Amino acid sequence: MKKPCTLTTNSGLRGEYEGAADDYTVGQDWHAYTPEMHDRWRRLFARQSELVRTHACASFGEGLARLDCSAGIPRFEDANVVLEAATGWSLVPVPGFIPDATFFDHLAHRRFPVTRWLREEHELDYLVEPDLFHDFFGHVPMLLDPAIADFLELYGKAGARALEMNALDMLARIYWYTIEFGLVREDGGLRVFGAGIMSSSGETRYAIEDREVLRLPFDPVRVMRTGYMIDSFQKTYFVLDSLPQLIESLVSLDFGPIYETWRDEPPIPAGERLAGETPLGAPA
Ligand code: HBI
Ligand code: FE
Repeated sequence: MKKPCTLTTNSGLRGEYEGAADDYTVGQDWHAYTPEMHDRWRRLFARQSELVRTHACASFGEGLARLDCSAGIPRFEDANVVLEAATGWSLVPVPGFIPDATFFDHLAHRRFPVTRWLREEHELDYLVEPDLFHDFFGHVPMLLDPAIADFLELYGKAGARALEMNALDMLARIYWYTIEFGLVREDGGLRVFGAGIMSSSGETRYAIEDREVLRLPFDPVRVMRTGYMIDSFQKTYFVLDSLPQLIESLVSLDFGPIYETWRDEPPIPAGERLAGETPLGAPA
């Protein structure tokens, strides 16, 4: 079986696909983390958890508190005890990005792939690939929310059809604009639930506080048609009225005809507003 290429590394763990199982899982190898890595985790944790109370949705804060991961790099097996009792999810360690079909299959079975290596010291603010801090701190708290837990399983199950229909880009935009960069209205204000935002100190403030950036009400078809930024802050954010709205708006949607209608059209550029769309303002 062909595996993605090994990335250059000095962390010892990063990007090692050799020895991964056919489903790309590896051992976490928790004892291989150095004191420096645990210290880096603590600093990342301290900085981001400071923003949780003021910027994250309630569910994120509650989930994070139940995970008890402030003292150092967490053991996935400990988190799994909490997750399995709450929503039946479990974490599986992976070496990094894994193929789409494999990723979907894990989600369809309520297994969340978590990258086992931690970013280097010079990458504290920014990296393009998922690492342990992004995957664990950003994603795992929301796996404890029943609405997000159910949505992610649905997303995993939708993957095969999107791949068959050549519409992966469209489905992936749903994940991007919700699970990674989603906002939700809470108590009359805007709150973050997306992992890509919550694991970035700059974007957490920007997504909530910036006065100019385009924020649109969540609409599944609009989201599937919208391109996104991979190496800068987003130019469009989509806002849910509530977390359950995510699965409610998708569970009865027939993706096939939507893919057929839009998959060969150029995406709406990030940051572009269509005629008749009313953006949501930043909180006063
Ligand atoms: N692999 N480890 C990892 N993490 C991801 O977020 C991920 C992936 N493989 C594929 C993928 N995401 C996306 O392309 C799908 O959501 C479409
Ligand atoms: Fe992610």
